[in-house]
Amino acid sequence: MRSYAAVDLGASSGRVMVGRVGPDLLELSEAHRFPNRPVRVPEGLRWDILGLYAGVLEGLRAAGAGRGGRLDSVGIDSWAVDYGLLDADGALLGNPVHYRDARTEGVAEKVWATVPAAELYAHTGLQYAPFNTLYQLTAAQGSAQLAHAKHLLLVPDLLAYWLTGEQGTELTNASTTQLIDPRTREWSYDVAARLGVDLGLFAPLRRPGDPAGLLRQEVLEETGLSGPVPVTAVGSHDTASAVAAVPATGERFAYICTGTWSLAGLELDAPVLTEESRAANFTNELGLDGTVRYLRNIMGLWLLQECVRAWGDPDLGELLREAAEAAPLRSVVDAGDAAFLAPGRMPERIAEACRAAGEPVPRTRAETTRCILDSLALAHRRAVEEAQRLADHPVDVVHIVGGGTRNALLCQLTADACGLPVVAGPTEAAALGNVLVQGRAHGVVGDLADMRGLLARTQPLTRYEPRGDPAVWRAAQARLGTR
Ligand code: LFR
Repeated sequence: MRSYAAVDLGASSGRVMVGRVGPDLLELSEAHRFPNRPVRVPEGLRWDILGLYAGVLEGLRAAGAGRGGRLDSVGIDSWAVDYGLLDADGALLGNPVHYRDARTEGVAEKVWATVPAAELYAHTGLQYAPFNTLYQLTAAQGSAQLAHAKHLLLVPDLLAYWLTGEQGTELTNASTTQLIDPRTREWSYDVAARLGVDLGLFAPLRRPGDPAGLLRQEVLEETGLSGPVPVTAVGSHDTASAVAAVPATGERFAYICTGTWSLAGLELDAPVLTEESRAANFTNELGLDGTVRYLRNIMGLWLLQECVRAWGDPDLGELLREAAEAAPLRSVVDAGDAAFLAPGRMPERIAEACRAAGEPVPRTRAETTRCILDSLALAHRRAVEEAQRLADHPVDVVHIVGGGTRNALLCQLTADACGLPVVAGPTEAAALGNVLVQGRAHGVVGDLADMRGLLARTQPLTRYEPRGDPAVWRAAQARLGTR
């Protein structure tokens, strides 16, 4: 039995979990949880990366306490696309920019003037999202920071660098930059050259399971850990770790990784790079062992989180109980709409979206909440259906993992909308995927199928059978003018 620390950073909180892994054992406990509060400064929305690093150190200390400062390894995953720039001495240049910052507005069009959108998709397989690293780097062109930068590290790689002194670029997260070719799983040199992106900024690629250095002496002292403690590359994109922890027992499954986002799609052996797939805005991100995460980004529980914040943090349980009683499918909005990306004024923006779509405007908080959950279930349905069609990969079950598994109403509505059983759990999928990849690198678990078997045997899962008439959902979808 081994103990692994999983650092898992989400958009609103970070946590350090300790996973104990053995041939028939998989247990996770939380060592430390800390808030992740983006900060708005005059130049825009920034991540408080030093605060996050302090939380990681604190978490590693807590993880080692009680086990004599001993950890078999550490793995780090976080949200995707964002990065820090370092100067020639390896010092961080400025605070990493938040992917919800407005600097990328209108940038994609400039990129497409050089590399047309269709060609970009054929080379990188990435959905259009304004925050893809490529667009962020294009927005940064001409800035003093980029001019001085010698290295670029994606967020988990930056934290790993501070912990170990070693630089690398983990592949699953690199695949969200729009600078990787999903067919070769290498850099897309041609795209980078045509768009003036200096790939020399990136450290060499490493893959989940690769060694990523040892905790530095100062880090050992600060955390009370006894060395040597290796850092192991995991699926450092949180969604890659979460998909690795989908407890599927066959191949005919779809997944929805829920949390701030809903990432809904399939695991495939090869990317789907057709024009139809591009038009449907499906992405081909890279997963473990040569797999492709073929999925669509849906705004997710962000919509509800932002409403709850605007309402001054009322009791969520009560709100969800009231939403469960509210009239179903009274109003729906397109939960995939990038118009919901920026923070602020969410209840008003949802009301505006209802008005624009000719839907009744929610009158109460419960109705707004119901509108969000119905709209998410509808967007889940659409993504699951379209992914099956575009990839020619039928499924019999939908797995929901991540924070949304706690929301029984959302799980049930998703089962109803998809007309398929939903298996919900595990909640801490990203941390479990992180831990399992470390366990695998150290020979404690086998391949992806073994990992999933272990999850299915050890983790509590809840099954939701579809109810009601699926035609109701088709009709609601039609109201939005989409199939
Ligand atoms: C989820 C996630 C998504 C990515 C978004 C922005 O946490 O990593 O997969 O599209 O955040 O990075």
